[in-house]
Order: sequence, then structure tokens, then C-alpha cells
Amino acid sequence: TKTLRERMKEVVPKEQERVKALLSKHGDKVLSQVTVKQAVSGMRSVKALICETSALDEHEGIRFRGLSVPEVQAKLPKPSVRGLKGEYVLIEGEIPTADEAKQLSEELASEPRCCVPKHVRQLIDDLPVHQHPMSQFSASVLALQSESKFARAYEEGVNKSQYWEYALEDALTLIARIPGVSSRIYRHCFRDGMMIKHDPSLDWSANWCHMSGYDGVEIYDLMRMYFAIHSDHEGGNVSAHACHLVGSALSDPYLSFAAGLCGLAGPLHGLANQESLRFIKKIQRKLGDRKPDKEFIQDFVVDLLSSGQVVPGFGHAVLRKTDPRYMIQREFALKYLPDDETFKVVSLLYEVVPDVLKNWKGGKVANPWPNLDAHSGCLLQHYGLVEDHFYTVLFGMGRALGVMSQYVVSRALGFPIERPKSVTTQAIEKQFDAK
Ligand code: NMX
Ligand code: MLT
Repeated sequence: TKTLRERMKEVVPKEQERVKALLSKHGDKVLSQVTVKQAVSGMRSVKALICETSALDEHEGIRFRGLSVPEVQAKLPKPSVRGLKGEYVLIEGEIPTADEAKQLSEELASEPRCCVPKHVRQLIDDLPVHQHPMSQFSASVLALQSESKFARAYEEGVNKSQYWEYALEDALTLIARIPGVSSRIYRHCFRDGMMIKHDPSLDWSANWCHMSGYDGVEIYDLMRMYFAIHSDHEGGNVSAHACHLVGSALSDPYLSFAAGLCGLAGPLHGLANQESLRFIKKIQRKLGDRKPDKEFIQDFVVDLLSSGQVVPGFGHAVLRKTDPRYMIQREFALKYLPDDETFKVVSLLYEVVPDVLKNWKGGKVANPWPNLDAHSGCLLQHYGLVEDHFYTVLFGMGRALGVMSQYVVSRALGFPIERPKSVTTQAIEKQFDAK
């Protein structure tokens, strides 16, 4: 059985040649044009980034290295390693054999690879418990940066052809330490700092559950699925793009991932999972002992929209259909928690919100359908994980698998510093007013 590193050594030279050939054959072709509207409104649909690990179709949703969400579920060796599709499928591009996945799983759970250094543990213990867990997470990742082999190798003048090897080393260590960091933040904030030791026999996802105080076959499987579906959503989303941008300056994987986390912490991106459960809880509080019905939900949603707020968990900058990552969570709920009261509200929102949004202010909402954040909190709270301001940390854990894979690939392919051109609105007026 070859290690991921050995497989990468075979794959990288071939990929470098392929991209070189692509550039010499098609380098001058036009991939996309940019209108003034696109420049002013967040570059929507402008094709100006490369991401090898996944691609997003507006109707079909995400494909990881060509595989849809259900295909990934079906093709991976066995449930206990599903969460690790991140490293193999995303970085190397192939479905791992059971032995390869097991080997990587064991490597990530091995000491000292998975051990959180003392100064990082101390930092977390010293942070105020009321500090948002996402700030605690990004601060911890920055503190882990003291161990960056990439940064050290750069300082010592490593040849650029070897960047990817140090990037992979850092990415694996960072990923291995994330369950320890994240569960420490969880227990620091919500369990009086009483820690639980990691269990080397468990995989990455199950270890997070175990160290956070959640043991059981169902929650292990939920979190394997959860981390897998949150891992990657091509290159243009805020967290992946922020990580890529910062990495393009050759900032090491830790610095780059911390930048991605800061973007993920925004309410229009990853924080929407926290906002979504809070919104559902507000509905439930207002309902009191009454049973939820469509009319009640519709009035509640219209009130929210009328007060100038967005419906969290609905809409998307690229997707124009229900997110398949929402559907796979819905299938899980239908199987394991069909009678959960929160799931009943989630289901009613699914029936009601799209029609409300379609008709809202002349149909200005481009996508009225739910995204993954509309469902995840409902599953977590069912298993006792009710602290909603921790939810985005879990999103960030999954996202580490994707953006760290993207980082390694970017260094392997030698992508340069990202530096698009900006213009002033006056310059646009000057350019087009006269015509
Ligand atoms: N509720 C109310 N209004 C919405 C919603 C929504 N869920 N989605 C879009 N709109 C509004 C949007 O605010 C904008 O209004 P205005 O012209 O007044 O600025 C208008 O519809 C057009 O926006 P779109 O082109 O449909 O959406 P855009 O691509 O700009 O933004 C989101 C995409 C995801 C930021 C937006 O749909 C949203 O705010 N959704 C709610 C928050 C959310 O669920 N975010 C998580 C996305 C997934 N993730 O994890 O990152
Ligand atoms: C994501 O997973 O990053 C979100 O769906 C946001 C996006 O793709 O823009």
C-alpha cells in the first residue's frame, strides 16, 4: 500500500506537465468576460479561478473530483473512513482503497502528529468563554503556526519544486490536530474545561465526537457525513477563496486556513448554520405548545423579510436548485429522527420558504431553495449538540479537508500570487460615458 505522499510523488509531475501543455495550447483563449455589473456585484459567475478538487454545477450541486455527493457516499471503502475522502479524493484525485484510507486514518490519529502543542492548549484555556468559538478556532490555528514546516523550509531557502511536499506535511499535521483543538474549544466553552483524551483506534470524525463527549454509532456516522459534505465547494466561496488568496502569497497552510476561517465566520457564509437554528428556535418559542403549520411559518418568514433580514439557510450565489448537501441531511433525518420536533419545523420551512422567496419583491432572490445550513443544526441538536454558536467551528473542521487539499494542489502546480486588477467607478464612467 502506497502512502498519500508516495502517490502524490507519482501524480504531481504528470499534473504539472498537463497544466503546462494546457497553457501552451489554450493560454490565449477567452474563458470568461466581465461586465461592469459583475465587477460591482461580487464577480458572480466570472470564471477566473482554478480549483482542481471540486466543481459546482448550479443545478446539480457539488462534484468532488467528478463524483456527486451520493456517488462519494456509495463508492468509499466503508463508513468509518468516509470523512477521510477529503485527503485522498480531494488531493490525489482517486478513491482510496480500504488499506490506503486506513493507513491515512491511522497516521492522522498517531502521536505526535495529532497532539496539540502545550502553548495552543494554554491559549484556548486562557481565552474568555464568551469569545465566539470561531474566533477561538482561528486564534488557535494561528498559534499552531509555530510548527509550520513550510514556513521553516521557505526561510531556509527550499527549492520551489519542493513547496508542495512541505505544504502536504503541514496540511496533514494541521488536519490531525483539528479534532483536539476544536473539542478543547467546545469543552472549554461548554463543559468547564474537562477534557477527554483522544482514542487512537478511532477515525478523525469519531475522535472529535469522542473528545467532545459524544459517543455512539449514529453520531459518529452523522459527523463523518457532516464533515465530508462541508469539505469542499469549489474555489470561489469565501472561505476557499480567502485561503487560496492568502496562500498565493506563500503564506503557510496555517496562516492561509486561519484566513479562510475568518471568512467562514461571516453570517452570509458559514455562520448561517448558527443563524438558521436560532431562527428555527425563535419560531418554536413563538409557537409555544401549538403545532407548527404552514400558515404560521409563512407569516413568520414574511415578518422576518419585512424587517430587512435574510432567511438564513436559503439562497445561494451559484446554486439554483435545492443543495444536494441539504438533501442528504434530510435523508438522514427521515431515517433516524423523523419525529423530531425541530425536524418538523425544518420540513415545513422547506415547503413554505421557496414560494415566499420566489414572490418576494418581484422575485429578486435568485435562488429560493435551501442550502446545507438550513438543515445541519437540526441534526446536531437532536444528538445533544445544542450550542449553536459552535456550529460554524464544525463547518470549519470539514472545510479544512477541502481548502488544505486545494492549498497542496496550488503549490504542486506552482500557481503564482493572485493579483487581479481593480478600477474606480469614476474610471468606468470615463471609459463608457463618452461611448
Ligand atoms: N433571504 C432574503 N433575501 C435574500 C435571500 C434570503 N435567503 N437570499 C438572497 N436574498 C436577497 C439578497 O439579499 C439580495 O437582496 P438586495 O438586492 O436587497 O441586496 C437579493 O436577494 C439578490 O441576491 P441573490 O443574487 O439571490 O444572492 P447573492 O448571490 O447575492 O447571495 C447568499 C447569496 C447566500 C449570500 C444569500 O442567498 C443569503 O444571504 N442567504 C441567507 C444566508 C445563507 O444562508 N448563507 C449561507 C450560504 C451557504 N454557505 O454556507 O455559505
Ligand atoms: C460553501 O459551501 O462554501 C457555500 O455553499 C457557499 C458557496 O459555495 O458560495
